[in-house]
Amino acid sequence: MSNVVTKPTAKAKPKLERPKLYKVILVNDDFTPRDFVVMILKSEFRMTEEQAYKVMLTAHQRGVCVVAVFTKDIAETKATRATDAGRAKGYPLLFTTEPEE
Ligand code: NFA
Repeated sequence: MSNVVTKPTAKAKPKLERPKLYKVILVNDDFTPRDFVVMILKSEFRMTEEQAYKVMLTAHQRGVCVVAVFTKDIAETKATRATDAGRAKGYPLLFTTEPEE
């Protein structure tokens, strides 16, 4: 049996890279009303009143709070939309993004 066909044992296994994730961060300021921050968190990030209030309060007390984690495009789009919603009302409300470790 010199002509036995053997199966290759090692298969090329293409790696599916998972996309790097980005944090959306809420930054505290002294001017944006608490209720407005809560409203934006609910509308742009689909949070409940309770979740939104906790995130707002954490940013208020500590300076910043991570709102959520998304792929780069979505994180940047949401941060921009939420920041623009504040600017439209004359508030300095700021959402930034940063890559996860
Ligand atoms: N610090 C703001 C206030 O006291 C509330 C706020 C919280 C603003 C979180 C921005 C981010 N009205």
